[in-house]
Amino acid sequence: MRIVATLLCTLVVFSFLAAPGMSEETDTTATAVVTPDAECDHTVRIAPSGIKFSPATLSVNDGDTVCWQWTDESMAHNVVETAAEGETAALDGGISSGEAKETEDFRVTFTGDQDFTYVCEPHASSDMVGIVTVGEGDPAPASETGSSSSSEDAPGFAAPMAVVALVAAAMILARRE
Ligand SMILES: [Cu+2]
Repeated sequence: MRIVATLLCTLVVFSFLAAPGMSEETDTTATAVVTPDAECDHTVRIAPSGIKFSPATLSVNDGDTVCWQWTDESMAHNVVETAAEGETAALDGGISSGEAKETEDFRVTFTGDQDFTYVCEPHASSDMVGIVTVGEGDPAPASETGSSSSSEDAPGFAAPMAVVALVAAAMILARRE
């Protein structure tokens, strides 16, 4: 009986190790927050043409603040988040500097790897867009779905296997004694 008890303990430990909560995946949520008082790590201005962001492509570190700043421009501009690169429609619930202005100081702090794509709404048809890549950028969609489905499958398969192994071992040991 002592051996069976030991095996039962082993099974309990095994099921804890196989539990989905023990997955090593770190699921950090990427955020972009408007922070009017933050210090600027990077500044995006209006290009001399007056109708492009400069720089339009920017790579920053996790936790950096990007400031969109211009003063007395001939035309009014804004910064509005879009769903993805190449799109010029505003993202529902996305970040926005509000109405287009000739003078602007808009600051956003980024936490977590992500691609922040944005457009200047009055000049969307002129392709006045930009992208801020934070850290490694957006994770690849393929690895996202692949890892989540495999981590769900593993525990459901491992637990019955452990029970079968336990029963088999107990039967062999019972015959010997
Ligand atoms: Cu503009």
